[in-house]
Amino acid sequence: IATVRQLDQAMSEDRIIVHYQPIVRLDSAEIIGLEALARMIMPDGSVVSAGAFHAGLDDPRIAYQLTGKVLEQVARDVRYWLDQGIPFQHVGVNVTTGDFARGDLAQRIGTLFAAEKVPLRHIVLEVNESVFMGGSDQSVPHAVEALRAQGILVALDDFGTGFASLTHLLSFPVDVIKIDRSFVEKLGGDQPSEVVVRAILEIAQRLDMRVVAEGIETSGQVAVLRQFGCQMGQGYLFSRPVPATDVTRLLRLFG
Ligand code: G
Ligand code: G
Ligand code: MN
Ligand code: NA
Repeated sequence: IATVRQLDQAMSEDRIIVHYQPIVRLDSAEIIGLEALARMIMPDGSVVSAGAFHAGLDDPRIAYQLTGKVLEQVARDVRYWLDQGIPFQHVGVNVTTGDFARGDLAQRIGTLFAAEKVPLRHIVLEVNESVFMGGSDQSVPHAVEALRAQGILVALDDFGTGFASLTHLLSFPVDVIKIDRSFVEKLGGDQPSEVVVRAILEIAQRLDMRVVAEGIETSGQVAVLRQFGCQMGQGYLFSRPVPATDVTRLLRLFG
């Protein structure tokens, strides 16, 4: 587990990079989007996943700074793909509580994307379900509402694990719901998970939200998801998160 100090140092020494995991259409495996995932390069050259420094993101200052690094890099990569004429729609960027603290998230995204002349329609902010709910504090849902009003798409990440209730989604709609991988991994025999996945798809359809199933590892899971009417997914079956240069090749082949 990396320390906050290591993360801080990596940020000041520009040792943060972004890997991307493709999001595909489940009927054709065509790549329709990407999720950006931060990686830290250690002084010895090894690459550390966000899972190892996730705790550091509880510090609002660190989270804020990391998001700046990720957004900058994402804007540059998207600009490159657009310039190359590479088919490409959306890239998801994960944000957390600390990103909402200063109330300038929309402005930051606007500035960074404008610098690379990347239209805002190419970004999807991924907000974890529990961050989105924020307990009795409704500041995040209100901020999300404001972001959407400016044309930024929002996905509710890890859906089904927190307490985002149907009534809450009615008051604060999002564009995309991402079904948490804990449900996807149990598909194919596990009744409770199937009930949850079907319910999420039903809710999304009625509320006119799109659904992405996360953590797909087997073709059996794809078959069940398609049978339930789920159209999009991501997971190791299709691709692990990979560096931008590999994404360029994948998008040329399967975009
Ligand atoms: O792929 P990975 O093991 O790195 O992701 C682990 C966790 O870290 C996931 O919950 C993911 O959402 C989160 N994460 C990855 N990249 C970022 C990032 O750039 N910002 C934030 N806030 N979280 C991230
Ligand atoms: O919290 P979030 O949903 O953003 O987390 C994304 C995390 O899921 C990253 O750590 C990513 O590497 C991981 N991930 C992506 N696809 C798969 C998969 O098929 N199986 C598993 N076990 N993890 C996955
Ligand atoms: Mn995510
Ligand atoms: Na996710």
